[in-house]
Amino acid sequence: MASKGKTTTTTSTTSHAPTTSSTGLRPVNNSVGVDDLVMLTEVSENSLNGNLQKRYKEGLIYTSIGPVLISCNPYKQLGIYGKEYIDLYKGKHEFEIPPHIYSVADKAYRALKSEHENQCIIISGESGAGKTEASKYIMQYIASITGSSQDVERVKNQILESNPLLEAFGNAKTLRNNNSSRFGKYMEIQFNYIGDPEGGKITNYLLEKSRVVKQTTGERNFHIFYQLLSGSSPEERELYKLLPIEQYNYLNKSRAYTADGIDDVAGFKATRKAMKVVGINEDEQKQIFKLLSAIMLIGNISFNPDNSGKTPGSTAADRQLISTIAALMGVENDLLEQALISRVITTGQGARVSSYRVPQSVEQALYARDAFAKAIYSKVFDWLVRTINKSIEVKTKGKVIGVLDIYGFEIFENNSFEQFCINYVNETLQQIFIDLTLKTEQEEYVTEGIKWVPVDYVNNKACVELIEKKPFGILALLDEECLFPEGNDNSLLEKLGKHFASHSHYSKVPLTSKVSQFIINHYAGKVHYTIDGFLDKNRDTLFNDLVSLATSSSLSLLSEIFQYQPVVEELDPTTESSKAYDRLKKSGFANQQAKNAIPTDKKRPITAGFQFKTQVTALLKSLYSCNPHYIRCIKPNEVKRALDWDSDKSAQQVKYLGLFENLLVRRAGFCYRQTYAKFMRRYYMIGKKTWPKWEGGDAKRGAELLLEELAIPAGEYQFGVNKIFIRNPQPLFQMEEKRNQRMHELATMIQSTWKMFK
Ligand code: AOV
Ligand code: MG
Repeated sequence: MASKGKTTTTTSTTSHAPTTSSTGLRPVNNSVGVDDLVMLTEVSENSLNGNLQKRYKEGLIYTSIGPVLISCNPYKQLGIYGKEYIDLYKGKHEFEIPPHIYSVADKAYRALKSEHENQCIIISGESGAGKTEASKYIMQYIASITGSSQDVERVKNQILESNPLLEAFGNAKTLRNNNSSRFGKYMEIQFNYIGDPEGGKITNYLLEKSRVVKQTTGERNFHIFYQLLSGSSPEERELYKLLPIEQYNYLNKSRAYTADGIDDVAGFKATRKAMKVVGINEDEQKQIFKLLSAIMLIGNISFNPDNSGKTPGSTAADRQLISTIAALMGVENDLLEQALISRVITTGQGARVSSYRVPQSVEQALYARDAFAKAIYSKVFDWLVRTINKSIEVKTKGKVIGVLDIYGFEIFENNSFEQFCINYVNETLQQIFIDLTLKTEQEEYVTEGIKWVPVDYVNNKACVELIEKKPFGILALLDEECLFPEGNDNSLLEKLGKHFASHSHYSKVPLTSKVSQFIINHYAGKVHYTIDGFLDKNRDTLFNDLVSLATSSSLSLLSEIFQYQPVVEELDPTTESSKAYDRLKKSGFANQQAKNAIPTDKKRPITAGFQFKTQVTALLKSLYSCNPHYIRCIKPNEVKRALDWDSDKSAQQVKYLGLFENLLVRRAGFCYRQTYAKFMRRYYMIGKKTWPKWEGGDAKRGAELLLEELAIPAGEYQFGVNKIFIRNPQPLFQMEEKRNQRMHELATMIQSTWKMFK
């Protein structure tokens, strides 16, 4: 929720109490079903689903498939995130302890420190499945287990406080989720050499800005508007010229002013506190609130037709309203009206340039009005992200943990360009999952020469290509249609129908139906997209008149955000670690320059779809260059009811997330694999023949000697070309325990030697 951000420490009877056995290993009372699906006695989709359900009913929302964590939304505070849980999971290996989000966070953190490699945690699942909550718990965990010097505390605080701030501006109540993320977020935390956070960076993806001017019935605008209206003092109401909520056209059409579980007054307090923490001063805050108020009032501007000239024009119906808005925005009344009701058109070249003013019809003026409101809002949002980034910026490059929390796959009754973009990025994430978990894992067995049975899986590559392939993917055709002056939604629909007549992921909708739609068969289900508005939203036109008006504002914030030019950052694959480079190369991103994606043809305007695709490509590149961890979120019922398991709905998600195939691949395989060198670096100290020193060279031979000495049954491991594969975790427990003992002995030895010399 917008105002939530703290862990709860209430204990619940259904939660698994964090008791460890005397060996310090796996807790004994976590006996409902199996906590790693790899241990299922019967391997079938039914038993997988049954196991998840059984655990969920007992409040055990986490289950793993090897390294992949499945998280089922409990819709209830379970009391499993308090300090005692953080202490329990700190520094523990996942095979020592029941699955938990903290275990994933800890594993990523340990890997960052021991392997010196960038890590990313990819959280996926449909809308309302629990991704955003998961990402917050990860951040909190990392903040709790790391150092507490003043600088580190400041950075941690800023990172944590960025959450309520961006949620206030970027989340909203939808029919699927009362706190639905309407933007994508990739948060990277950078660590210094001792493993403490020293800064970070947020990358945001396409905000659903159409929500500013219109929402489906039952949904709300972004939280911040309700926060401002319900949390402001009487003086502030006067200062910002706030009206009663029912009087705003941008808020009163969807018939939802409140959202269950969301406290707008408390939210506003949290937002202000967060602003302060990330360094947004009082004056900037005021400017932001003035702009928010102006945006809401802009929605109330109406126009009268003016037929006095040659072309049909318009005038603003309420001059007083215009002057209130102009005052809030720090611009001239007349200029504001002019910019809405007319457009300056420039023709000719060089000395022959001439420009003239063209009146706009009422319809065109309304369009310009909405475009302006959306532009101001989304630019304020981008400014917030930049400001947070400035506060947590580090000049030096270090290793990072990235946490990806985007808008989940969604199907509504009416799906438009926004859902198309949202579902497209989810489709690409599914592709990464398949690529790295199913495909790569199987390929590794082949390259390492390990015996196993191949597993078939549904690959969604064709669907990703349908959307993004050049020159004839949907996005490319959409851009092309936007270039034709006479191009329109229906001409696009016709083209799509022709191009993809025989595509397995595309279907036409018979023209006899009332709305013009096309269907994409996504990995997570068939979605009917209504074509209306696709071209318009993709062109995303904002006339220059409005841009120059805004840049002329005496409000420094407004003029700044309209002058800002985004910089496209590049990831240089050659500076990545060899493992990362390998993944990049396999993914095909290594030799592809992001620059190629920018149209060289200057005349071609940068469309919303194009920008989004460029961002998604950059995101995939970042993800492929990290060591990935996965959290797969499941939404167990449609009605947000606590611990209620809708078998059909859940089974469907298990299916499309590919969890069963994931299990099969994992079962065919081994719970542990590591290069011989790294394996020896960790365990050489527990073998008689390998201690005190295992002279490099043949690490494989060392591993052979070790396993022989530990009398591990032959079926439990296989020697690959470069790596050792261990089937079950038990031998690892044994080795870890021996290692701990050994470390303890060594420490005692060093201490007593030290005393002798003192
Ligand atoms: P989402 O991020 O996956 O949806 P959220 O993380 O916002 O979903 O979760 C939706 C709601 O489910 C939250 O507001 C909580 O009420 C509840 N919830 C989720 N996870 C937990 C948990 N671990 N414990 C208790 N309650 C939880 V979207 O952003 O719509 O794709 O786009
Ligand atoms: Mg979310």
